[in-house]
Amino acid sequence: MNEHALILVDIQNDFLPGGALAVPEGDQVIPVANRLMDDFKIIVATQDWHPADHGSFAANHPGKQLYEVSDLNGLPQVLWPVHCVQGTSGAEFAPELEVKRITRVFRKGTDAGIDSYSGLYDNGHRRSTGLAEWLREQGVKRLTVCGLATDYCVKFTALDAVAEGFEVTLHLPASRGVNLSPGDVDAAVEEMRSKGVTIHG
Ligand code: VGL
Ligand code: ZN
Repeated sequence: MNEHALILVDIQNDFLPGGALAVPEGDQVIPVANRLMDDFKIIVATQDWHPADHGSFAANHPGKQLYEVSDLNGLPQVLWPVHCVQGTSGAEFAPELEVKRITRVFRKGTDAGIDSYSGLYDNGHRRSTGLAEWLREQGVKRLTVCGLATDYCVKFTALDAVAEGFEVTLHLPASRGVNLSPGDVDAAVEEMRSKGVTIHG
């Protein structure tokens, strides 16, 4: 078997315009993702799923500024607005996303002490979410990755997947990035390309 799976990264309310950590044009990925699902039998969604005391939230570090790079248990950590808290509407998938078609959901960022941008591993590569193992059990060799945000969770998901031996394509029309600094998305795309990700423009 040589299955090709679709990975929908973090298409959640808090990453849409009006959300707690809004990605510019984040809502524009939804119709593209819905259409993309027609081409896949195996569709995985990742879901950023933080406890309220998560260490990536600036609000949990009195005196620190939003978006500053701090240290979280030995790893560099951007301090984000409170987002995707377990059980809140912000953590739910976008209502227009056709979630009934999703084969399996993998949640990440559940450990307060470490962030998890990638859908496969936490940022310290200490613990697997089980996604890579599950994909192999399904006979998956190729992945198309898309969603939010291109310069964070999409990038680290794609790079971890390449490192795990999957053949990975980034679907740009179904992805949008944060661009905390101008050029971050372009740099992320270049890094993915240089590390073996095929870029579908
Ligand atoms: C993400 C920042 C914090 C993402 C998640 O989905 O790209 N970015 N948590
Ligand atoms: Zn997060």
